[in-house]
Amino acid sequence: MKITKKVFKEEMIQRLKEKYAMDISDATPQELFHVLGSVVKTYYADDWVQTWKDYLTEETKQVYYFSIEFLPGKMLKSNLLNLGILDTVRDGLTELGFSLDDIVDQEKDMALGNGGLGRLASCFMDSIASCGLPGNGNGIRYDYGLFKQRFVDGYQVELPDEWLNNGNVWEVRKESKAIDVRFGGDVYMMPLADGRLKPVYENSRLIKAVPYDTAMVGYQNDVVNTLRLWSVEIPASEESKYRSLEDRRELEDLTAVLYPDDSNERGRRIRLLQEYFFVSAGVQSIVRYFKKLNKPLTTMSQSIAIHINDTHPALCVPEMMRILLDECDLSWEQAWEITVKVMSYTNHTIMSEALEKWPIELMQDLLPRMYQIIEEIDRRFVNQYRKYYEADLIERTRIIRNGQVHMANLAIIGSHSTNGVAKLHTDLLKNVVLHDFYVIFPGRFNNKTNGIAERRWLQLSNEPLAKLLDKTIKTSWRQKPNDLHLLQNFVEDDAVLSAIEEAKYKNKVALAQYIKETTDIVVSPNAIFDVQIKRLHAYKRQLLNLLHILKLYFDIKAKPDLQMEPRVFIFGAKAAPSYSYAKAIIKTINETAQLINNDPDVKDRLKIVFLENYNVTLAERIIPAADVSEQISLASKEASGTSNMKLMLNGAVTLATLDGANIEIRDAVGKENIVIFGLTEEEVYAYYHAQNYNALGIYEDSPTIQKVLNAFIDGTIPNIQFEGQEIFDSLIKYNDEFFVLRDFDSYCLAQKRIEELYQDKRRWQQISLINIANAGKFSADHTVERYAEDIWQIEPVFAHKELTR
Ligand code: GLG
Repeated sequence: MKITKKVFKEEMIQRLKEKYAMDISDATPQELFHVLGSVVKTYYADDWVQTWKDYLTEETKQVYYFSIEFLPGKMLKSNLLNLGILDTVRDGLTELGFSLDDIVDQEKDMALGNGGLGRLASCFMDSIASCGLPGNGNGIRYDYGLFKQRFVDGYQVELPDEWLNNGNVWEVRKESKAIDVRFGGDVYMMPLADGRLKPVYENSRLIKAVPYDTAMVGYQNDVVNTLRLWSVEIPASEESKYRSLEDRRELEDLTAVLYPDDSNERGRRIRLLQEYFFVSAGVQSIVRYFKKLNKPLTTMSQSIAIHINDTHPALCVPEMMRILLDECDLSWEQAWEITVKVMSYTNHTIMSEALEKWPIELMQDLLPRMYQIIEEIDRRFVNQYRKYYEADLIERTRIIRNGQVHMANLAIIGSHSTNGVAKLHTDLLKNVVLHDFYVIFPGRFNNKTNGIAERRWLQLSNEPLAKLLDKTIKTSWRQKPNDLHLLQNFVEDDAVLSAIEEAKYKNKVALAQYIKETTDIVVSPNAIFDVQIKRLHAYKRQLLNLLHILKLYFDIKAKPDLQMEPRVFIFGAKAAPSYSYAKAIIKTINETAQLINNDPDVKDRLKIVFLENYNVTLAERIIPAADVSEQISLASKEASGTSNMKLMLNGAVTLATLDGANIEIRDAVGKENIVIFGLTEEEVYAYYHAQNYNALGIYEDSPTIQKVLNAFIDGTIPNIQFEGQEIFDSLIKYNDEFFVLRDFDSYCLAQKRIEELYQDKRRWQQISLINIANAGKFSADHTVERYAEDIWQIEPVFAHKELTR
């Protein structure tokens, strides 16, 4: 798209006048943001309409990515970059007397997700469009996103995220595409004259699902896909049923808030309704679209792929069956064949408490027709496979058992593909967690290692490095992330090596300034910036990081003139509001920060900075400034991780266990260019089998560990009487579920190694360069291309255009 600076400036002036009846010189940043947003929208409007028309007229096969979370962050800059007008707009605004960055600050971070899973969905949206793949997102438009985190006396406090307060420029409400969704009441099957059965509903309720569409602009390729988020309303026909305000509110609350639990879902009514709401609206609208194509339903999988992102949208399976059976009059066999061919599923965790299950009564009560269909799927599954497998295996894999509906089982049985998100994770699924299913359906299992959108995580967030790359290896890496490899040729080039260091330094100065402004803590950009940013979870072991910091602190106290490389330990993490252990760790880190940051003996050798409200925007500030990337989960527990990829892309050195995608990062950079420590997955499982882990024994044998752990309960760390005891007990009384103590020594040695490497400046620069050069492999562009080929069987539109040209 060719937009000149002159045209852009005129449009800004004109639209501002129209919208706010004022001269541009009088506009506030907020007003400028809204006008700029609407101008940018006009730049992609034609392509958005055209992309959609092309899909329809060319009958392109499309994928619909169903996810209960999307975490796009801010969209202004990303849209400008992808439209190829970032510099034009920036310069135009400067000439008008404004700074783009001030305007960007006005945008609310769209945070309709908790963490990795939601952010992955958004990286995929960006990559799908940028690779020219025909794909759309389908989710929920929550009125409130993930809570805002504040610290009060070191405790996490949650505030509502009112992201829609000033409206949302990017969305388009499509009232005419609304869909009715039915729930509750009773259902029975009435025989028709021709012998078929029709469901009859009594006392059920209808709610209206209204879609809000947001453009997913591809990277300089004229492709604009759609993220469709559904919001609940009461249909006019049902108004009379809602007598009281409370009645209404209960319904309107359906899409009010995102559940803030990262991986431990607790079965709640509203959550199940949310799941059905966006699934039913989405699947109904897909079938409505497919019918426009006038093709036999039995060919649906040639036009449509539906992806089930984690189990939350697993009701896609019975909902598609319902539509095909009840509304399209297909036989069970026909409907089932179509459904399985259309659906595919990704598993994101092996933590058993996160495997979703719903009580039968709840499902029957809220979604009676869904339950009937699930029962029939379950009955047929048992019937079909009990001939071939032992009864126990069938019992373990069936969908309904022990009074509960097992959503992962439903997703696996009802789809043609199940994938894990890193090699190790997929192996664990095949061999351990989902082994029974692997026995029955070996061909359905495959791996798709996660990836990240390098446009946001390097081009936008790290301009100093991006510019340096352009200068050093030219600009092809911006289109083809694998071309970052070209940087490898400069591994002995002193000028390039120091330029990388300078770019990092610049980013560290900027972060240090942000830290000063937000926390009043002064940190030196010459210190090692050691970063752990992710949700707060016991298995991610922020606690291990803290124990090591305390060890360093006691080393300094014991030897006041101890020589060490100054370090700033930076944390960013939200804890689920109901996860009291995670909150205890936040409190303890904050109190330890008070202790260490204010102890004159420490003399700036150690600083702890826990930044509030970790979100996409904050990640964009921290990641470019990181020297060390902490990826220290207990081996086997982190399915993949994606901050590990973002940090390596920005030249941080990874300090990691052999968990999730860390293993593939090690393979990509070579073992000399990463620091690995800790138990392996096999060793962890060996402890499980032998049941001989003994945390108390480790404590008793190690004076260092004793000193560090006693600090939690003897008043050394102030103000944590309750939390300190809880953490101490988790390790000693409850035998340290995540082997923190077992990995402690090995972690301390690894940290020593980090320090030695850092002191060898050139070596450090080289490692940093090698990490950047090998990060292209983890581009989400490659990941979605593999999904497209192996699972969805969709093709880039360019390929199609080339052929038809
Ligand atoms: C999960 C996992 C992460 C994974 C992410 C995306 O815990 O390891 O990287 O999904 O696949 N619940 C999550 O965030």
